[in-house]
Amino acid sequence: MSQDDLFGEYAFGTDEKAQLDRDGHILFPGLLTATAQQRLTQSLRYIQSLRTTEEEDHQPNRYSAEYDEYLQSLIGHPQLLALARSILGAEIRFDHCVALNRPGHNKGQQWHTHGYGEEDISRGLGFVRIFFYVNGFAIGDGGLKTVPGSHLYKDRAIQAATDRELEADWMRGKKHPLTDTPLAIEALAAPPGTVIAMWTHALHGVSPKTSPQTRWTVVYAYRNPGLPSGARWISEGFEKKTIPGAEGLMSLY
Ligand SMILES: O=C(O)CCC(=O)C(=O)O
Ligand SMILES: [Fe+2]
Repeated sequence: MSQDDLFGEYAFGTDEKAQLDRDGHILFPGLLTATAQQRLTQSLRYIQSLRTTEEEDHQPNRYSAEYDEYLQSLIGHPQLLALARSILGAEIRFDHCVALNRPGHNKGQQWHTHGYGEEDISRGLGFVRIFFYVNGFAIGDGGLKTVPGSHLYKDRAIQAATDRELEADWMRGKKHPLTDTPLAIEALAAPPGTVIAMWTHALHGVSPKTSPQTRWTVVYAYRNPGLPSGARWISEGFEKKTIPGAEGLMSLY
């Protein structure tokens, strides 16, 4: 293993792809190498130090790779691109790199979905978010929650304030389109170094932080080119920058 490795060994074959397509997400526990975890923590601490407000759209948070060289270098990292391509196929673009650090008092995030152009299946477009949960999370402590199968509804506007509200409202009576079982909330647990890949329409929320430690997290998003993209936070100058490994991946189309 080289110092520059991002991931350890993992399998992403037809079974894992089928799991991602069935559930809407797939978790790779402890996939980030020890060195990558250290470097990511350092970079994310730096991004956090630039914060002057708790607003999600604070610039260093949304444009994280533009503020830190290591985060920038990962956009074109061969192991990250290989994972993105094994999900999306060869023709991809970088979409965004957003820090998702959550300090001890963080309120978490309500249930929501995102969308790109997958509703129109004739276009064959995909959009995947690859989360690095650098120091992981425990269930109910800044932990990611999902509803397996929800992505298959391709609804980019689902919202709910609480689990109960979600179950009583959008989820009510709905079944998993592939397995025909009732939709259910799944609270995930992630040991340090966990990577989670998630299709863009997967319904997800984050529980409030209960422990005082900051959760260090960053997400890298890639997509098939073809449509404008709402969350594409890339400044004009950054789009023109030559990032080794990311040549041709920075443009919209
Ligand atoms: O903080 C998280 O774990 C996920 C945040 C989120 O909803 C997102 O990045 O889309
Ligand atoms: Fe989200």
